Amino acid sequence: MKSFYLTTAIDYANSSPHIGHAYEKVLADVIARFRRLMGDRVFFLTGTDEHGQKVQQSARARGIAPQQFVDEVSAEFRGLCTKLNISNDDFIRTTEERHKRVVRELLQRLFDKGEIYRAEYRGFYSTRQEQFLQEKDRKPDGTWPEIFGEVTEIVESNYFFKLRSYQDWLIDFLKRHENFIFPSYRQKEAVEFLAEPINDLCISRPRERLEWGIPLPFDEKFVTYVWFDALVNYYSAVVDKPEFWPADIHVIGKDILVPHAIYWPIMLHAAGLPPPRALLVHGWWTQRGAKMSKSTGNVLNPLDFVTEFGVDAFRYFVVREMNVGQDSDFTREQFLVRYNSELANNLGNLVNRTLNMTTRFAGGIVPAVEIAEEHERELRVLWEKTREEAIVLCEGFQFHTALERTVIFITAINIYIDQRAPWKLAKSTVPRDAALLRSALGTMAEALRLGATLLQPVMPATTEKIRAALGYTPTAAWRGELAWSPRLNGAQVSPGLVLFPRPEEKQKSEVRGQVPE
Ligand code: ME8
Repeated sequence: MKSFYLTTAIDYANSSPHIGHAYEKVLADVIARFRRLMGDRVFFLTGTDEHGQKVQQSARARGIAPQQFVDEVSAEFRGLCTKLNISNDDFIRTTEERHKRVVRELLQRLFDKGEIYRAEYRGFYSTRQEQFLQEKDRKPDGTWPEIFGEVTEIVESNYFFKLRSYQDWLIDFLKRHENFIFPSYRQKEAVEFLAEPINDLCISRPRERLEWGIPLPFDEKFVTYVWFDALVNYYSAVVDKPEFWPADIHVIGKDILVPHAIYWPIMLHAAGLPPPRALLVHGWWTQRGAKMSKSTGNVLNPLDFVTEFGVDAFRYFVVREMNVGQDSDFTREQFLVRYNSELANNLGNLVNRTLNMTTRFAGGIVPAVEIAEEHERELRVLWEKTREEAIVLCEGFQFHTALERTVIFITAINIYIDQRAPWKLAKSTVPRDAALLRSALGTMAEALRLGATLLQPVMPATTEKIRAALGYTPTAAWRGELAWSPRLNGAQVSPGLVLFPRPEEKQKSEVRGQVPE
């Protein structure tokens, strides 16, 4: 069995989760579930990034100790994972002892190897924001924006990691591993970044300026720079599980490409550890084109959508809507369009038609298929094509297209039902029509079971509900479950199942099912 280790970025424990965080977890979860279904032994890690200036400031603003502050925020992120049905195997917090120990060991190892040195750091410092500024922070006229308050040039003694001496190694590594970063245009970006000489990385902060961090093992007057601490989480979580190193994929957003594509492989290589196999870099959720973030105030709470529409509808929407790598706009209007057209009216409707008709015309027992004509053959051919394409698409992280293909198949089942019109066949007294009716009912039930199986990585709870309503318990591995077969013959179905009630009609639809045939 192949081991497969994947991670998300660990979220800053300085504010509540938003759609961006929720998306990243769902995306990684879809990969984790897909790999498990494909037979891999998966280890899936997520967690929270709890040290650093921002956290210290946020805790101060609330007038509580940083540890209490991160305990609260981290619990919120953990709660988000539960509500989103994320199948993570571990949740790491950078304030945990198991992590701090590994960070200190790694730092000591690098220090002993001569990869870390002490030097003067000269820069412009904003006391109000408690941070060093960069040239790019200046206004076009050379002055500093108001938010920084008084800016002074200071010189500070710090520790530096010899990033630059590994620049050529990394350039060569990226050449040899063309598919290290997905999508490939992000790999290009990393290569371009390396076209100019890179600076060594300042990896310490004096404790008098920043208390909230991991003390350097070789100089306790300093704490570790938060990125040098945070990146190591991927390694510290599996330090006693060598079969899961190196990581197969780190799932991250595009704003943190440089730490993951530049610092992280070099840190590992310098410490004598193999770098990760791949980075999957997703885009941003925007609202009317602007990045959703706490500072811009346009943050949508993912849990509002989960409460209103259900976890699977939320998971479906974000995976269906975003082409992995590119940005996407998140609007309630677009959510409703997909919810109504693809979930309620298409899949939800199919489920109800299948259950209702099997109940009305076959006493709730799925009949065997006796006749397979053009309509049945076409549906089956489409299924074989859909299954093969969807798997290849999922392997290449093209989940949105895999879902699109699945929706086309679901639509085709609804069209098949219209063509066969079981309600007409049920009225006929011709014996062949009775056989056709049984065949149509058997075909639609099996097609629905297959479509639902293909949706499993994205909507695991929905797949289970559909299976249960079809009176079916899976018996084979996933690939086997995706084979068209007579396994539903004789199954006892439920009379109805409301999966995606229309928001405006929730009350009514709960009583009478979603859409009449
Ligand atoms: O960057 N759309 O934490 P974070 C999509 N602690 N993704 C978004 C997003 C948006 N609008 N906003 C944020 C950090 N993200 C560090 C990571 S890893 C060793 C340390 C993504 O809470 C972002 O790109 O700011 C990142 O991958 C993740 O959410 C956590 O962001």
